[in-house]
Amino acid sequence: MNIVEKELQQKFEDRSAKIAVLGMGYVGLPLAVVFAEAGFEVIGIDPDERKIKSLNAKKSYIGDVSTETVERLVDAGKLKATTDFAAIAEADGVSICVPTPLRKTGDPDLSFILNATADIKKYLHPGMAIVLESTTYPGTTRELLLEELTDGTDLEAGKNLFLAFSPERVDPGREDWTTANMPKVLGGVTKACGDICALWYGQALTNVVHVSSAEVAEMAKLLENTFRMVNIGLVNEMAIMCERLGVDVWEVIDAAATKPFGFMKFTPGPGLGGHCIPIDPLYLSWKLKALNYTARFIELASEINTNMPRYVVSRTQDALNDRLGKPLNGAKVLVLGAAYKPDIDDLRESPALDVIGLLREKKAVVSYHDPYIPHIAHEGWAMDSVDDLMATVADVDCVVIVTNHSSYDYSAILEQANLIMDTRNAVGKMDYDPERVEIL
Ligand code: SAJ
Repeated sequence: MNIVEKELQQKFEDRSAKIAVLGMGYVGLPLAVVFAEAGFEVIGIDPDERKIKSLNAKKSYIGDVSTETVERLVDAGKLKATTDFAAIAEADGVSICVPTPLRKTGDPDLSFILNATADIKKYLHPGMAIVLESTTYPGTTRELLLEELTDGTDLEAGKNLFLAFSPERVDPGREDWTTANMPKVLGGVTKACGDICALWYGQALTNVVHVSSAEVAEMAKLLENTFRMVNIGLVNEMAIMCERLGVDVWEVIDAAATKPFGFMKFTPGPGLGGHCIPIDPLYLSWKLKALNYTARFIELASEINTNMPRYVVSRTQDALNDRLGKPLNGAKVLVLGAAYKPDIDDLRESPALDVIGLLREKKAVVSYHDPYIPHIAHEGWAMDSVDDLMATVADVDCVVIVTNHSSYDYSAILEQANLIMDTRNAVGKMDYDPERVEIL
């Protein structure tokens, strides 16, 4: 072990190392807090002034981090925040927690990672450890970050620069598994990189799963989320097949789920929302395409999941036609629930957006309600959540349950609605008139 590595190791061991976290969102802020709670001095860096102002005013803006925690850590001098990337110059450890979305073309948008890397390069010094947390394709850490950071310098990974990948596993709102106690996979671009970054993270996180390379860590995250995406695609296709067969897919799934081993329950729905599951697997299929390989499971599951909003609208059209003798054109339709999953206010990639767009295309008179989302503006249309939910339920021709928030009174909705298209089996286990309820 050379002197640079020894000194850095010592700083992590005695927690005198200074930590910078780039990107103070739902991943970065909780991570910054966990490092600060462990005794490190942490500086959160983000271009969004509102976030930085809030933190320096000792206020949290992330549900998983209390304002009291921020206040305590800021008062203790353990947590600071700035928009100035020059603060990286003082850091011994840098965690990159920036978004990795898709472009409109469906290709990965690596601009946030590339910008963060360029910012780090400006202030890079020997003896720095850098961990990328943003979900990305296998090879990003080595091919993009290592190349960019060492190009034109005398820095060498594992000697005076220590680079690793450790995928975030934040599930906003979850209290049982948090940033502090979540098993955290981490792999370095060299063994020494992995060792020193695992030491650093192990000072703050209870369970660092140290794997042999950055690529293994990158791929593990993609397997986790591809596993979900493919299995959700499977049950969505089961729903389509069961409808053709006249079999209740929800009862089928519940029956299969009685198997005490070798089965994991997933449920059909109106599509795949969120900022992880519909997106992360496409980073993998995109990378494999560049290697002349087609990731067929991912492409097929993505096709099925992406088509679910259209399938829901077609089932709604048939229900209006068969049950009420009404065309979708001109029918009043209320979309109930817009967030991408129940009991949260996150609209990202929500299938509700596609369902509303398709209903509008078919000239239905569309309204929506969501207790967490007062207003939606999307692809040229904008709407407010209806004020009087039950009056609207009674007034419209059909209620499409897209997101089954637990706050809804489903008995009252069953009573008042003329027709319900239930995409979440929200009312399936209640007493309902099969003439007025269609379940996915
Ligand atoms: N969905 C279904 N059927 C299912 C499960 C989900 O249609 O059986 C839909 C949801 O409605 C949503 C989308 O898929 O639109 C994604 O749902 P999700 O439960 O996977 O929730 P996410 O996107 O919040 O996933 C996160 C992930 N966490 C991280 O990436 C760190 C995921 O790995 C977690 O397993 C998941 O939370 C969780 O378990 O809550």
